[in-house]
Amino acid sequence: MTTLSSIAARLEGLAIEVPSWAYGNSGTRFKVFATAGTPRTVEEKIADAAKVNELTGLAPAVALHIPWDKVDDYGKLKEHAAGLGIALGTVNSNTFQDDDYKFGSLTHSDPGVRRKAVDHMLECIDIMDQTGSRDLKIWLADGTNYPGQGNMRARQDWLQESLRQVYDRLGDHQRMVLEYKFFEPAFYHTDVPDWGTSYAHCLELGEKAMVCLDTGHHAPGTNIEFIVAQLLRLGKLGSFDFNSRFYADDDLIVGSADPFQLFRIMFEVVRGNGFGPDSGVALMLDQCHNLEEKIPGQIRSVLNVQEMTARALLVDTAALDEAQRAGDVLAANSIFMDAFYTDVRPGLAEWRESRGLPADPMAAYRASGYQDKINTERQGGQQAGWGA
Ligand code: AOS
Ligand code: ZN
Ligand code: ZN
Repeated sequence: MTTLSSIAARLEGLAIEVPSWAYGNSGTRFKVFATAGTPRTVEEKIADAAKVNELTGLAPAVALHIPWDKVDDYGKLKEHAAGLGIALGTVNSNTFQDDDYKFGSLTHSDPGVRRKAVDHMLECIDIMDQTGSRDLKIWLADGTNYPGQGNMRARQDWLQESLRQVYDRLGDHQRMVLEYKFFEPAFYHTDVPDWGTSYAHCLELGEKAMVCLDTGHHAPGTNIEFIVAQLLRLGKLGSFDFNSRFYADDDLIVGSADPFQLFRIMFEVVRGNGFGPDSGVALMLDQCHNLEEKIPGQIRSVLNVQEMTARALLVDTAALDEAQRAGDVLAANSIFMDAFYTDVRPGLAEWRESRGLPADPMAAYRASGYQDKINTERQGGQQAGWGA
C-alpha cells in the first residue's frame, strides 16, 4: 500500500497557475454581482494571486490576459510579482471582444481582420518577451451559427495560415498552446472544436505548438482522461485549463462538480509523465467566481487539485498492473477506487505544516484579515473582462 509520506517528495512538484481574471467580478449574461475587495488594477490582481500562493505553496505563477491586464511597463509588473513571490505565467490573447471579430478572427474571410488578430497575438509575444512567460494561450471564439453561413473548409486553411505567422514569431523557449471548445459562443460549428483539430494544427506548426485542454470544453459524458492519455502519448499536451462543470462551460471550482473525474485525469497525468516541473504540461485554472469570494475560491481550487493529485499518486500501480494483466476486472477497479476513497486531507495538513505553511489555508485566510483589509481599501473593483 502506498502511503502519503512515500509520495511527499513527488507532491513538491505540484504547481498550479492561477488566472488573473478569477479575481475580478464576473457573472453570467443575466447579472454580474460585485464582490467586495475586488482588484482595481492588475497589480492588485497579482497581489491576490500571491496571497493564494503564500497560504498554499501551490500557485507560483499568475496568468495574464491581454488586453485586460495591459500595462505600460511589463518589466515593472514582473518585478512587482516577484516582490510578492510569484511569476507572471501564460499570456492569454483576446480576439473575441472587438466588433471586427463578429464573424471570426484568425479564421475570418477578410484578410484585414485576420491580420489584425495575428498582430494582436504578435503583440502578446512581445509582452511575453518582457514578462519572461513561456506560453501564449490561444482560445478562439470563431465559428458559425447556421449551416451555410461560412466556408468551414476555407476557414481551416486561413486558421493554419494565421497560426503559422504567430508560430514563426515565437522565441526558442516560447510555446503556443491552442485551446479547443466544442461550442459557444458559436453554436453550429466552432473552428477549433476538439482535441483532434487542435492537434492537427499543432502538428503542422511544429514542436512549439501544443494542445490546451480545458476540462469544461467537452460534451457531457466525454472520457476526458482518455484524451489526456492520448495527448501525453503523442507528446502534445501543453496545458490544462482546470474547472468544473455540470452542464456546459460553467467555469466552476475545479473538483467541485466531479472530484472523481479530476482524480481520473490526474491519474493519467501522473502515469503519462505529465506531472512535475520538467514535464512541459502547465496546470492552469480557468475559472470564474460569480457568487463566492474570489481568493478563497482560488485557494479551494488549488487544494482540490492537490488532494486529487495526492490520491492519484497513491494508486498502487504495481498491484493495478498485475490485476489488469490477470484480467481481474473487479480487483483492478477496487485498487483504483481504494486510492480515490483515501482521505488525504489530514496527511496533507501535516505535509503543509512541515513546510511552514498553514495546516488549513482556508482558515488561515479567514484569520489573516486580508479580506477585511481589501474590502475597506478597494472601492470600485474591476469586472474580470467578460461582458456585463
Ligand atoms: C473560453 O471558454 C476559454 O475557456 C478560455 O480559455 C478562457 O476562458 C479565456 O481565454 C480567458 O480569456
Ligand atoms: Zn479555458
Ligand atoms: Zn472555457
